[in-house]
Amino acid sequence: MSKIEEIAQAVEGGKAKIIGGLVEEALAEGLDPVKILNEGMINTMSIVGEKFRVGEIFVPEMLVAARAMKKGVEVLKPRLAGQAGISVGKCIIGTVAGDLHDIGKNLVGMMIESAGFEVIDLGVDVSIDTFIEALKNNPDTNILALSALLTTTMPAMKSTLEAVKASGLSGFKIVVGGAPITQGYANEIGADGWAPDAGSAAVVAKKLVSVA
Ligand code: B1M
Repeated sequence: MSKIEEIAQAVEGGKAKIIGGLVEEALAEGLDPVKILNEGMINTMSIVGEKFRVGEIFVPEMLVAARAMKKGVEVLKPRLAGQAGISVGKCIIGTVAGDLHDIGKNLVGMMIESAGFEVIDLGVDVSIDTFIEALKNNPDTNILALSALLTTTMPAMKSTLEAVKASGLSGFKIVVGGAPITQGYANEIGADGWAPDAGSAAVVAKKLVSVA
């Protein structure tokens, strides 16, 4: 079995205790950190999601898989995040109200950080008031990044965006993303940018700041 397969198996089986060691071994073998992330972890979470969807596994199994992936990402993080250099701006990121999914949001935050932004991560289940408060406390914010993983929390993304716009606060662009979020939905709710994955979220954020 290849190291990537071992990592995938450890994620799926929720083996949080051994995943760090496996990732270290894979890196020591010279495997590309992005390949480890994509093939060993992200693909596996899709399999986990599919098994959940068809009723083969349940929330506890999804949760332990997510914990194992997080442990693995912690080891990968220094290898994925490049040299930040001079700050290109400030980004406030969070998963919208009602939504507890944070793995994708964390990866997005990490990639935006490695693109040179200072990142303030508000966590998950972030209320509209918390987003607005953070923007008020950080008037130099360039990017507000909103993540949602559930079709049922897409309306919370929309209402967050509407409330932020109605607050009169300005000087930043809003980027949205997450599995159910499409470019069409981003346009519909009036976001400035959308990205399908963490890498492109960083590219979009940088582009929006350079044209701001
Ligand atoms: Co949840 N869950 N979950 N879950 N979960 C999904 C999302 C689901 C698709 C599974 C399924 O049914 N197949 C489904 C949603 C269905 C839908 O809405 N259409 C689902 C459900 C139903 C639920 C619950 C309702 C289950 C229940 O309780 N009955 C519940 C809801 C809880 C809540 O949030 N209120 C729930 C709970 C959980 C756990 C807590 C157990 C756990 C989350 C743990 C955690 O995050 N700390 C969990 C998990 C792990 C998943 C799956 C299996 C994996 C998610 C993940 O981490 N993927 C997921 C199935 C799936 O995605 N295939 C599923 C890996 C991650 C790297 O990808 O998050 O998509 P992702 O992020 C990507 C992109 O989306 C994008 O970039 C990231 C990296 O490239 N992206 C952005 C994300 N944010 C972005 C922001 C951007 C730009 C890009 O700009 C700002």
